[in-house]
Amino acid sequence: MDQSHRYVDLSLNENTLLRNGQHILAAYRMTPKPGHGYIEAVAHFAAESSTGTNVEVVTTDDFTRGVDALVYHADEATGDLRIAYPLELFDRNMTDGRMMMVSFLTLSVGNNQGMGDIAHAKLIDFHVPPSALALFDGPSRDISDLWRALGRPVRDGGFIVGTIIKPKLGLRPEPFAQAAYEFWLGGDFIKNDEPQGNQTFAPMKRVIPLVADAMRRAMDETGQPKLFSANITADDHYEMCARADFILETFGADANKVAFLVDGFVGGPGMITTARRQYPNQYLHYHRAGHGMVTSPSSQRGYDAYVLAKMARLQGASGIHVGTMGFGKMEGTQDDRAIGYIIERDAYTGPVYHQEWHGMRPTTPIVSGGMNALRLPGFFENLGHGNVISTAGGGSYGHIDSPAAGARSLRQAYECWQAGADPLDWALGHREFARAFLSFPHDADRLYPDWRQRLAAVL
Ligand code: CAP
Ligand code: MG
Repeated sequence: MDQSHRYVDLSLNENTLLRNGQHILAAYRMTPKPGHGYIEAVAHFAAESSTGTNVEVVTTDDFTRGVDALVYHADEATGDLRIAYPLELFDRNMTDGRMMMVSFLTLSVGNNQGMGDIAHAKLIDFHVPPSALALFDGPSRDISDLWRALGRPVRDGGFIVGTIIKPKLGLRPEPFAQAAYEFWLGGDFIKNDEPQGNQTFAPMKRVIPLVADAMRRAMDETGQPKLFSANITADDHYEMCARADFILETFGADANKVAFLVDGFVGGPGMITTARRQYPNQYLHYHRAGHGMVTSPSSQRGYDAYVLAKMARLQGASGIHVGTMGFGKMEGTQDDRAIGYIIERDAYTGPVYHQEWHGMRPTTPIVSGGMNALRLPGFFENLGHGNVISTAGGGSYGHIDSPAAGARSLRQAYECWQAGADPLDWALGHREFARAFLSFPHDADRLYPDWRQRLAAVL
């Protein structure tokens, strides 16, 4: 059925829609299935994403038609499909009138992700007008709070050297805490790995006290503050809160050095909002494990990693993993800088829309996935700054000298980039950085082919 008379209005002007601020605009790459007319398909796409279905219903009235999502741009050759969603469509909290991410998702990438006449559609950007921005929580804590806890300047406080307790699973409480202690002797920040929680071989009630003690001993020994990002992910809201409450009570006076980690992609918006609203004093660390099922360039459905990061900031993530921009082990390219820029800046022009954040706190780019000291200089050069958290698991616990040496090698890599130095020259005067070449020889051979000759004197 052709519903284009109702759901398509190509006379609408995008700049006028942006200026009026009464819609969330969404840009997709969409391809209809063969045998379906293009304009009919885009109209049906908008119908199913807002007020309609596959047939007209007699209960529709003029008000209904007034809140239809409208296709305002459609290019069959490029698949560029843009839809204006009236703000009235979005669900609002009964408790405080604010907007909710689940409603944006269920409309923008809900039914339209499995329709019989659509081959695939992927959300690649969206624009939120000021009136809607004001209705999302946004972050309550950001990297400035971590720099403050670390005793650094709260602006441009610089690189936060982090790791993930590895192995990913399989450490019992004592070796787990020992691994944390050994890294903290050189590094700033430790996170649980995304699946680490309350496994029977490492119950939180035993692990967390040992980790808190390890952090205190490392702070005493180094004279430097340390940070821990504790995983509170759980299906049940009350379980999440029980974990969070236990962690805060256990860390006690050091609770300001504790972030909460939430596996936000697999957990969903509710889990992020539980952490954001129940524990607004804690830095909210959004781990995105699983995102690749929709964000991967190999996926033609769902939404891009850029969109995921933007949604995370709206929801109140203090930091979110942004990938390694082609320098680590996960999928990505150097252009993924945009994923960092859209969440850390107060304004940025993405693939389709320019977004002003109107003072919403920034979300920290968290860089993780196969990173080590050898890969970091190129990463920082590409991103253009070091005001990020990097969590290098293998890059710390794989250093041949110690986890602390691994941490120091990561910091030395940052200092090398800051100095604009040649990494091999830098390695001559920085032992842990030099020993990273021996620790990760495959990377060394690939990135610095003449490293063996150049570093022979120090290795
Ligand atoms: C990295 C990591 C991260 C993923 C996350 C892992 O460990 O802890 O969870 O990289 O990917 O489990 O693989 P390594 P992303 O440092 O040892 O590689 O940040 O892209 O979401
Ligand atoms: Mg992990």
